[in-house]
Amino acid sequence: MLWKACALLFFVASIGSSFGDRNNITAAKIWLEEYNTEAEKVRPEAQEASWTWNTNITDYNNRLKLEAEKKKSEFDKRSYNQTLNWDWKNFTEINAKRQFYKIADIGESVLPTDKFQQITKAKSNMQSVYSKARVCNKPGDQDPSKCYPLNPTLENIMAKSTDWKELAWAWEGWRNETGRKMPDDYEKFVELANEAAGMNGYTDNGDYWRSWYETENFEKQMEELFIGLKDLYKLLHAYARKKLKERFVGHPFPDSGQIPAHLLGNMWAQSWGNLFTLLAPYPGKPLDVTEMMREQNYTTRKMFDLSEKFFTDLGLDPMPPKFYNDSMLDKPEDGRDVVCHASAWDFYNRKDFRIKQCTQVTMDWLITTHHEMGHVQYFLQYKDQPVVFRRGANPGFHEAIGDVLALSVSTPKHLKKINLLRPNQNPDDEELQLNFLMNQALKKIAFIPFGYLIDQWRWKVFKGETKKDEYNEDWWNLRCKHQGVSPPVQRFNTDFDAGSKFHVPNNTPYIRYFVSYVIQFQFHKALCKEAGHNGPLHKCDIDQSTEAGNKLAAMMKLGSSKEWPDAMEAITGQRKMNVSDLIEYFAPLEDWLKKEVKNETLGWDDQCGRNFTIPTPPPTSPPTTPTPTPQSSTVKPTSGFDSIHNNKTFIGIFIAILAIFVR
Ligand code: X8Z
Ligand code: ZN
Repeated sequence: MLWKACALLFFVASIGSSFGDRNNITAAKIWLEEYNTEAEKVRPEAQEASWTWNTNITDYNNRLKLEAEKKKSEFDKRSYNQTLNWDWKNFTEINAKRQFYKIADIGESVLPTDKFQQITKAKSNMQSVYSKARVCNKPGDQDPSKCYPLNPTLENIMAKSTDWKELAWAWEGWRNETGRKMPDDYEKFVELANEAAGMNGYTDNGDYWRSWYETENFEKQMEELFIGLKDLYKLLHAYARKKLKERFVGHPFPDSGQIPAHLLGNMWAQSWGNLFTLLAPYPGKPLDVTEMMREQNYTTRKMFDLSEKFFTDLGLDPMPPKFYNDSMLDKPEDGRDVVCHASAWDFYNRKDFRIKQCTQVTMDWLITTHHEMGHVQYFLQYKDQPVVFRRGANPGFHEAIGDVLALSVSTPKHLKKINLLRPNQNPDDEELQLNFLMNQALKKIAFIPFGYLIDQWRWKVFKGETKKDEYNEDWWNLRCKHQGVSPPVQRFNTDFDAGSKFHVPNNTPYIRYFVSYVIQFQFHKALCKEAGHNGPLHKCDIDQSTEAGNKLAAMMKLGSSKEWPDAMEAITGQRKMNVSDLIEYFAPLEDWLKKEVKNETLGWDDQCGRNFTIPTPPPTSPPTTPTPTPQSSTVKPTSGFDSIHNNKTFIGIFIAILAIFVR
């Protein structure tokens, strides 16, 4: 009897004590600190290995990177298991609860080791294909061994060439050398990423990515923002199409209204700033900042110094001591392969922050420099938060910081101040102002549908609605539907054009940029108010306003410790994303565009995919770009047009009809 009573007592006591432990907030906080200390050792190691590979792509460095990623995933998994010791979901202490929630969210680390290694390998393969790609056989080149990288050659061709054939060569070649080599790895990646998401309680990997926004109906909200901007985009699209038809007279433009995607000054038609000279409302009043920079012997370092000064003049932090030594600010000249796509790096040890980019001396790169420094500034501001809160309030916030500053830097008023406007140009001249707004629109408004559609495509892939053999067709459906662009040459289902855009092989979600392009105008307006700006929004320059700087810093310091509406409220007083500040900014240009396109048909035929209207090729200079050879008997065209294919189809139909009659 006695032993039974003892056993019962022991049982009750042990339940009681374990219950007590699981809710002991003091002990939980001690564990959180231990986690943080450990994370500040594991994460820098993984970052260092990744950095080494990114700045020197070799098999050896790849192996080191995989090893370090494995180690980090083991740490994540171990930590997750330890979170199970706590009843953290019922903690009333909000901050600790949120840290647990973030620590428990381990993404792909949840996979068993063999699968974790498979997914990391699939990603590495795609990234290395992308970053090593070169395109050969340029029209006019005699030497077939001469091949060209994206940065700087192909980017410059897309930016400057007005030769249809050369543009189509670069456009098609880049896709042949990148995306087309990736569908198998991408399919594997999707399968395993979905498996991990499922294990973590999400419906698929897209659901997991969207969870970072902690927003009900996130997809619906994005759609509403997009719809709110579509009319403005259509005006710009119609105007660009009109002018491009004048530039490429005699070349085929689809009757259905899309613009051939290789004509917009950029490899992905995502930003049209390079068409500025063609599209400027007042061509006699150029904004030739790049030329001014070159005349003044700008260097990469000078661009970084200029950018840093704008931050420190707002009262924000300077770059830390090791930053300039450790960063990679130019493309190395020793021929090694590097990941050129610009990025900013937090090593999570509170002292090591870097930028990696292959800078060129241009206005665009000056803006990108501000963009990347914006990321570093965010890292610096939240560096004393626990590691798991060292993130943006949402991923779009991180993308917006540098861009907000660049909105001020790009104004004619500011350019004058830093001697990048010609001495005879008056920054208050309304015609110059309209030119400036056009330049901004070509970067910001043109980007909106592109920023929106990449993850529309990926979310469908993750949901299983788009299968491997539909990857390309669905991609072009979205490109056509939202952006109103069409492929300049025949596309096949063995092509994988989404893979030609860095963020797809690199597995970086993209809706963050769409979010950023909306909220940066909300932030700009709020900071302008803080800086005491009066007058139209597009004329505001917050330079040297420590009031504006303080607001921005206060928001950044939060990291992701609070949900994003709290962070947004800290700057703007609002808790919602909305497009009205962007629309206000561009209002004068919108009026001008409406007059300019009054005789144009706005928009395009939404029936995309294979239903592009095939125009009659011009009699003199047909678009003789090489047609891709179908790779297997199951290959079918996805979309696009080209004269050769068109003629073949026509002849085929003719022979078939003839055969019926003969029979
Ligand atoms: O990838 C970037 C940055 C690095 S976060 C250079 N951006 C997007 C892109 O290049 O596609 C900035 C704008 C959109
Ligand atoms: Zn960025």
